[in-house]
Amino acid sequence: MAHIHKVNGQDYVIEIFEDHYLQGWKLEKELLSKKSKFQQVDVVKTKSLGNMLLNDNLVMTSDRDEFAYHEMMAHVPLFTHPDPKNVLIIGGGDGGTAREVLRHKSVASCVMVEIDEVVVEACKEFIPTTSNELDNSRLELLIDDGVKYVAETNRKFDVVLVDSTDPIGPGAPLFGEEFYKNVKRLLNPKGVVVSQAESGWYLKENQQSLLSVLKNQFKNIGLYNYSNITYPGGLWSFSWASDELHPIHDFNERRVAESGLDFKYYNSKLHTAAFCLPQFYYNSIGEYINI
Ligand code: AG3
Repeated sequence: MAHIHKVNGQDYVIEIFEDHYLQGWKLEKELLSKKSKFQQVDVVKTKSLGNMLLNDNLVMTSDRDEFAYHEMMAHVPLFTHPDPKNVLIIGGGDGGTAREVLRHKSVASCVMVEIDEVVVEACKEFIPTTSNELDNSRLELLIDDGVKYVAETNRKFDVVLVDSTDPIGPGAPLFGEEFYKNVKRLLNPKGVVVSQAESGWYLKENQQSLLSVLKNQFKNIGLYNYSNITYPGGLWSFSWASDELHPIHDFNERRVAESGLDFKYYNSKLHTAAFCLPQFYYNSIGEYINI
């Protein structure tokens, strides 16, 4: 069951984050509530944000603002890499990241490894906004453990996207050293890994530990921000890690215009601007990043 809280006789679906912060949205209808092998999975219809997916009562995505996360996760690396052909997504069961990746014509194959089939099925049924490309023939969807996949596969990738939950439950190992050693092994020399990197307001320790893990494996390390309305604090981040490519110096904004793609959040100005961080970020993570 999702956490539902009554205020003034009205039902709100709520997220309680790290035991100190509560946010909520007016509930119209509970659409699905299922306990999977890995987590509690809920889909609800809200008054202001459309359908919303929650894993273990934490908001993962909503119809209204999913584009911000998915465009920024996919297009920053895919427009920096000169010719991204093979992409790996770890997690991302709602399908939003895959949808954006597949808009790039250069991408011949996208492998997505999601541990929880219940999430995929829930989104296919109730969140078509994000899941509508999950049957694309260039997508290979594996229901499997991403940690195990990166340890065992011999395939090579140009871009790896780690579209995870918070570092609790099934998402926890996706923030660790072992995982990134393997990601490094399966990246081509011009490869990039971009990961969901939490909130600089609320979770700076998580950012510090993720970036220090990345710094042990890769040469170019950065963090970029974007804003959405569903995650605690509103300002959220992605990490960048690569050996050869630099997300600003190797970014050719002509490629964005020539792609003919239109966006709701991403654009070529924001691509570089997103790496400029508020000073409190530099104070907290400055020692780990060099972009
Ligand atoms: N991944 C979840 C990001 C973290 C959200 N945290 C929270 N609500 N406490 C999103 C998956 C989108 N494809």
